[in-house]
Amino acid sequence: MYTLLSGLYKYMFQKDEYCILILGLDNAGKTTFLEQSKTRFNKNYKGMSLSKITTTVGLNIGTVDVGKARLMFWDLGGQEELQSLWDKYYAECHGVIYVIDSTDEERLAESKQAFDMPLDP
Ligand SMILES: Nc1nc2c(ncn2[C@@H]2O[C@H](COP(=O)(O)OP(=O)(O)OP(=O)(O)O)[C@@H](O)[C@H]2O)c(=O)[nH]1
Ligand SMILES: [Mg+2]
Repeated sequence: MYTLLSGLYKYMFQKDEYCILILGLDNAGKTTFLEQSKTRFNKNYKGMSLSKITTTVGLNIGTVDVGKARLMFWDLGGQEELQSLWDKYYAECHGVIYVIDSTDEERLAESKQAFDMPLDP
């Protein structure tokens, strides 16, 4: 009976959790995208001033609830020395968002190279 009730409770109230990686070069706008998404989808989230966002060293985690799904965003630092950590998170994630600064044409080739790297380490 307990199993039946806990299964019913989980079915009705527990959200499916998905882990989404946010990757891209440093300064591409990953953390800004995450902050904007949290502000847009989390009703009570006040959001931080976008001008206060500084470069991410390591990992920045954000949660967004969309319908019955809970999305756990892992925003990784994009600096060159941190890119080698990206593939460590690949196996654990359900999806990847790759952010490109479309106005930074000089770094487009570098961005493609960084995108290819975790797929072909
Ligand atoms: N104009 C404009 N500026 C943006 C946009 N997205 C990000 N920025 C600016 O670009 C800079 C870098 O943004 P971040 O979100 O810190 O970039 P990041 O990809 O998280 O960088 P790392 O943490 O170093 O990997 C900040 O000064 C942002 O305000 C955008 O859509 N438009
Ligand atoms: Mg960042």
